[in-house]
Amino acid sequence: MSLKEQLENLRQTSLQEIQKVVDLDALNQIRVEVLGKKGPITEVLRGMRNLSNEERPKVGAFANEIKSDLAEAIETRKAELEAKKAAAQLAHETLDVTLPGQSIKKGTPHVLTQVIDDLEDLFVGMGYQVVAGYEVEDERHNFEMLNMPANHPARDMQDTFYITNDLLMRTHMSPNEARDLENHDFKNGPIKMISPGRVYRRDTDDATHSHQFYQMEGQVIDKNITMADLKGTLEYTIHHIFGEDRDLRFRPSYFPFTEPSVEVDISCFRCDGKGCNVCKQTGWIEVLGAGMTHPNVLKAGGVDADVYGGFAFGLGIDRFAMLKYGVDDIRNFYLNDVRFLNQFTQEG
Ligand code: FA5
Repeated sequence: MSLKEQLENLRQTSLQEIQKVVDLDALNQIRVEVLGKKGPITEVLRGMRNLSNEERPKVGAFANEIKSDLAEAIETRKAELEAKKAAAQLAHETLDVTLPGQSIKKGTPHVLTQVIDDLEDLFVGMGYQVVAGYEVEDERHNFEMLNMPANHPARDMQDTFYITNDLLMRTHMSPNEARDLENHDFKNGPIKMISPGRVYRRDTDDATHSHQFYQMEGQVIDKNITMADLKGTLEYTIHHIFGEDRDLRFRPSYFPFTEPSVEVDISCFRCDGKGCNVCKQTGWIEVLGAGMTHPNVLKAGGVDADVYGGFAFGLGIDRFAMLKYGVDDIRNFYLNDVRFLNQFTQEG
């Protein structure tokens, strides 16, 4: 076979291979094999030294023509394969924006936090400020400034966890009243504050008592505040949380820091007032203590008790949550059992 025929054969077989190849790596392999220095064209051209002077340039030109034909065929095929690959990738990555999304399970605030948030919204809407305090308190703010000097029997009403002689885990949120009185300047207007937080007592745990629970304190101090303001505020709050139909009663009571003092009870959610083990057969559950701020408390806070007066209340957040949602054991709030907590998942 002449050199020319060999070259023509090479062109035909290489073109067929180039057309058949389906991936870019294999195509590159063909390029190296066919056009490379060790490839068949170079091999055929080596035989050119045996040709006559007249034929050599012709065969050389023919060989170059074949080389550029094959190079072109390889480039064309490469462009085709690249386009195919890009199309396949695009098809694979196509996003159907009409498909429904995967819903992500979100966490939800603890049910006690939900009750606190609800109360904060209500009171902020009435112009109250939310005040924070200290879980570790000193005796002065927890007792003394609240008209409970050392050895006052009322200290026994709230069995206390002491840290040192002077420091303790706060037993109620009322110390924040004392702190607010101390720091307030009436030039800036009256005191209207609430203060939700965690408190600690050496109470024995049962269905309605916990040794750590949540309270929210509220205090209003201004000129001409009366018991009617207190009653209206508490009725409004309780009806907001429990609905207009819930029965409530104000019962005379005693707190050293208020005079007169009341406790507020709500009809039992379990027995509707008939008497059961949740309400200890009384039909009522106590949810808050309140009263008109004692002049000694105002004086201890540096406030002129002849000019200013007001009311204060302290409500049990846990008891509110129990009554609102029909939870019959306060300990459920602290067990972190997700089956219990999931019942209070908020939408949205
Ligand atoms: C007080 O703690 C007063 N500081 C409240 C107060 C503030 C009165 C301002 C007057 C003026 P008491 O000890 O009654 O009061 O507690 C208030 C509320 O906390 C109770 O009505 C009850 O709802 C809740 N509470 C009391 N002890 C517990 C307990 N061991 N577990 C759960 N909730 C409790």
